Amino acid sequence: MSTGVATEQSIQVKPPTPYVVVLLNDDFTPMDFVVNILKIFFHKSEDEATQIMLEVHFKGKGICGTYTKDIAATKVAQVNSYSREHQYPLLCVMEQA
Ligand code: TYC
Repeated sequence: MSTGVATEQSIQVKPPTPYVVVLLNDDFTPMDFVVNILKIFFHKSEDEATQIMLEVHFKGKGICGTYTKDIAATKVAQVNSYSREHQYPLLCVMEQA
């Protein structure tokens, strides 16, 4: 039976686990294609995109951004399918941050 008295509730809200979306280097994908990927899918400026692309080119991998699991998975799928459509082997993966 209701008492008519509002009961205080404590709701625990945890921040979502962050995931990084990472681009991997390869010897075949053109540099300007990678820069365009970073501009189109990660909203980077020309300068930021060029810096990230060069980081990947010289160090083997580079971070495109940090997202929730679902958004990171969507970005990975979009980038990999766009690269395959253009017949490039560019690989995009996600890692728990
Ligand atoms: N290494 C490539 C080249 O010399 C460029 C490149 C950069 C490829 C970043 C993939 O994720 C990448 N054309």
